[in-house]
Amino acid sequence: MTNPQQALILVDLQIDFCPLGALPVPEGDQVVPVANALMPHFSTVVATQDWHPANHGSFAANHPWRKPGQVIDLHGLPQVLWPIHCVQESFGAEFVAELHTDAITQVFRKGTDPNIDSYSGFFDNGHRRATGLGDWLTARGITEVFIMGLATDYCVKFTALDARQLGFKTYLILDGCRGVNLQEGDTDRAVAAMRDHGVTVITADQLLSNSLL
Ligand code: VGL
Ligand code: ZN
Repeated sequence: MTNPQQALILVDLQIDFCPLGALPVPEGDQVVPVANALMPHFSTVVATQDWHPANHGSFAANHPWRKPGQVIDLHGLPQVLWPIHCVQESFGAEFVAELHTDAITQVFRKGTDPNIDSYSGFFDNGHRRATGLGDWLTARGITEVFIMGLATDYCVKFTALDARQLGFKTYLILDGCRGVNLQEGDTDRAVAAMRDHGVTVITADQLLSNSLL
């Protein structure tokens, strides 16, 4: 049985975030089997897709003399610069081939505005514009969200923090996530920050074996 008030949110399970991709997350591909195992246990499965235009301001290549990993001011917000990744319609922006995409109820794309990045699946990094995910979940009667995907220290973290802020009971599926770790310890600090903000950290096995569902 599935609980109609619960949704699974799969964050950015895209080719560019896997080990052979443009912005590789170490072991990023290893979370795909976790997603596939969990999807049948949810009546609502949302997937986010990082979906940048080629002129996106988060790409180091769009700023003369800048390199990935550097931080700039992008229209008033600090912005980590990244390699070119998840360009709209490109191969690297596609979902990982092994992901069972038939089980996805709805896809939300983010990062489409060249002037601002969007780590969260709910809002851009300045909380200026919503993607529609929050209203969509609420309209379906969803009150609890289970979040996993890539990367723990960026898009997963900000998706989970926004989910909490919007009032959803929020679970992080720890073994369904991997981090970038630009700085050693970033992933651990991200998990701690989520916990501090009321996110419940669980494992996929806990989810499947006990009474959460
Ligand atoms: C992400 C960096 C840039 C992510 C997306 O999915 O975590 N990280 N764009
Ligand atoms: Zn991105």
